[in-house]
Amino acid sequence: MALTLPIVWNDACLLHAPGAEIWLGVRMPDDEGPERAGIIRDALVVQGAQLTQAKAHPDDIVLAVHNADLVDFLRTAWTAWGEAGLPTDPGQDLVVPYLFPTTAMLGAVSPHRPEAVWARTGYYCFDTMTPIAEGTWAAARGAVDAMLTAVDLVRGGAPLAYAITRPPGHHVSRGAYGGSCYLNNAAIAVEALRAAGAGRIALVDIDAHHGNGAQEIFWERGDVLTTSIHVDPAAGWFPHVMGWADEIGGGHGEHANRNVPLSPGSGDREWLAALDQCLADVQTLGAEAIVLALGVDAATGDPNSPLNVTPAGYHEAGRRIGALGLPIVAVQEGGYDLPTLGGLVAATIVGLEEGMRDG
Ligand code: SP5
Ligand code: ZN
Repeated sequence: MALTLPIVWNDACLLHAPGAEIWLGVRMPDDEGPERAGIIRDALVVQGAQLTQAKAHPDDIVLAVHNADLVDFLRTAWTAWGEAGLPTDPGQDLVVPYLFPTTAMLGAVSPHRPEAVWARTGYYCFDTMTPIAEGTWAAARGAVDAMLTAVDLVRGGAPLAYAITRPPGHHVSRGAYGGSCYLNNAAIAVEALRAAGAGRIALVDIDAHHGNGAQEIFWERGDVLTTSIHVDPAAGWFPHVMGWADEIGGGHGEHANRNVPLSPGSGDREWLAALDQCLADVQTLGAEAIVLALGVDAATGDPNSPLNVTPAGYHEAGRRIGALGLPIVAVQEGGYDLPTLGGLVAATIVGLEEGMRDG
């Protein structure tokens, strides 16, 4: 059966191409390159999917999720970096941080916003693996436009829409970016659906890494359930310092955040059982729509996680999520094994459509 859902595409998403990232001080090839988007698109088109071009959207929902100064930094950092002469002296053409204002450094003091752009970067970016290059802002903002176009399609009656968002977004908090992410596409989708009148929204994050961004953004929100299944950060995996099961939300948001960390080596059985825990919460909450943060880096062979989910596992996950019968906006997160990337995303999307159809 040919896929019937709209797939939202934006050429702007190809413009982020830093070509390198810094790990442990070593410059190495990046693993979140523009070729990922085309691979995913082609795999879905082969399944009969129709592409919808992204439409430009205003900044209001972006600014409901992220601090204005973070957004300003992302928009202007590349130019400021060049104006400061840093590509020539010391010879760094990518915007990368070097100083991180950690909680232990600061004690009771709130950090001042650094004046120098080379110090300001670490005020906003929490790792060295998320460089800003010339087209980064256009691509990140273009991914938001793709996602907001998918939201429009679902608001207009489509049961399911998927945006090929790249760069990904789920590690970005209200005020800080990292983890190969610049703007939190999935969190902005949640806020857009709320702004359009949906009562309660569930975010289901199946990327292999903890969705720390949405957890922070919606921590005290009782109207937004945030769930994440991911490789156990306590076993030494990114983002290392968050994603434990005892992080349940606070204030009005207490019990509206679910983390299910999984041991390295976990396969379909454990991963689908973790998903079931999250989907039970979705039903308990009475969510009116789902935002799916669709990372496929939990797959066997992915260089960025030790989980062992198969294409059949992704297909089954799609079926279970689709079978809830709720409208779904899906956005792309991680997934770095290029030979299998397209098939994994297609398996999930096919599963979503089957689940919706068969219940
Ligand atoms: C969206 C997403 O999946 N972000 C996760 C990024 C996790 N990156 C962790 C990198 C850890 C070091 N990898 C070294 C290999 C360098 N290519
Ligand atoms: Zn990931």
